[in-house]
Amino acid sequence: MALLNPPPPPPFPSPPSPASSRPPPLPAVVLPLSQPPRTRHSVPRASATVETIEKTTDSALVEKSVNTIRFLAIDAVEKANSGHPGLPMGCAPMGHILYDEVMRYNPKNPFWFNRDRFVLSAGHGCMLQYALLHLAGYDSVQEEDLKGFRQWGSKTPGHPENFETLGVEVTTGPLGQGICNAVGLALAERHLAARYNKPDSEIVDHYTYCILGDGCQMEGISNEACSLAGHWGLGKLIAFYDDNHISIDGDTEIAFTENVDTRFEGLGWHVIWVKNGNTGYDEIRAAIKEAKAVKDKPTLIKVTTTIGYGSPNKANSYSVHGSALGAKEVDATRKNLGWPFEPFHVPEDVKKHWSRHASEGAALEAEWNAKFAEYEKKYPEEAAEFKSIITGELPSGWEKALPTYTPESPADATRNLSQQNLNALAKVLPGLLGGSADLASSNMTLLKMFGDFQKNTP
Ligand SMILES: Cc1ncc(C[n+]2csc(CCOP(=O)(O)OP(=O)(O)O)c2C)c(N)n1
Ligand SMILES: [Mg+2]
Repeated sequence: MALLNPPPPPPFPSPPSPASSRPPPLPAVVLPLSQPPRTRHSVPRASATVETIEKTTDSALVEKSVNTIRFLAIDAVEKANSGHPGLPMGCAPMGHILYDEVMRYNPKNPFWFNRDRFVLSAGHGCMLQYALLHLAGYDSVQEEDLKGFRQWGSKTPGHPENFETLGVEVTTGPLGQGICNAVGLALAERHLAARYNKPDSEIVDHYTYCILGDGCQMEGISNEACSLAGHWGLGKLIAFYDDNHISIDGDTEIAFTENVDTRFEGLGWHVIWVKNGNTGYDEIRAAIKEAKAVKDKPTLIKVTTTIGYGSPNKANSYSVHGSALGAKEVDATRKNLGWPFEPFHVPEDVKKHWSRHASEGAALEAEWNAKFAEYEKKYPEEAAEFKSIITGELPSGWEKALPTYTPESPADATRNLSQQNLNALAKVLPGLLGGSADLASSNMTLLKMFGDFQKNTP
């Protein structure tokens, strides 16, 4: 059961037996900021080796931007006196790199089709996403929206809602389902790319990124979807596993000691381990570069982080998972991270640095629009079909394709009638896809004119 204000931590269970794949848990103390966290798995992993790439931004500014994200989350949760500061504090580095250095998007048009998608599967950590959307220049998350976090009618609900906050792709909160939606988004990209890209014009070309936590990994549904993603070889799906070893009730040693890396390898994913997700910016950058180079498999980047990083007395403990730090600890964290600013302050140089995303995003969209205009001239039929799929507008007269029945029509099972209708519609609705839980021959959902979505027939 979720404990929003958990009691003090119980003593940890005795160290795991030699059969366990993991060493004993870290003590709940703050780690010196200059040092990487101690790592848990001692198994050497070839795929964990990451190369160093050049930095794209001055490292002091990156650190400042990352701390801005941390404090926007701390301050918003503090003001609301409810929420989850721990995840944003630990995931701020990967969040910064994703939204500032890696992802292609236009903050002024969250609906631009060819944007990269981001799903925060660990939806409780939504202040991470709101801080990033705010810095990136999305109009949906202004300073007053951050100040209204978790308030009735605000644009910043306690878990992300795609119908409330433009820029949020997927509503999340129920653990595990965000990563499943991310698999769906990557599947859609792969299908549309295979169907509409031409050798001389790639109009569909974007990545799907996801951050999931221990809780998402515990949920069985995430394994099912990730199994499909591996089967399909969704190379443009890159998931970050926030490996902080803490969930609501304490250390994951209590209930979750499986080796996630080898499980994902078994599912057909490429797996990379970033051992220092707190300050290892280059490790994170290199992991993303490596993930992008693997085209035929989805990638799981396990990023070992410290929940509540920077809080001297609460980091690395479940007390920072889902409660405000409290005024005393906020002050201590400000001192510890060297943050002299008042609540909700975004330093000018950080603001200026992020402000380029509006013009860069507009340029990316304009470039794509020009590409699409060319495509439309060369391939008018495909372009019309593609547009109908991405806008959801049905082709005129589609309903004429439906079979008609009268009271005199012979009796038939509803699933057979459904099949007749689905197959008639499939001829006129280019976006109609189906799926069935290994049950199509019984529930009659097969679209007979198409084959199956497979790795080599996407
Ligand atoms: C399906 C589901 N079960 C339970 C919960 C309640 N819950 C919310 S957060 C959480 C713990 C998540 O742990 P983790 O993903 O490790 O997040 P962290 O503590 O690292 O922020 C749980 C159990 C939920 N949101 N969804
Ligand atoms: Mg966790």
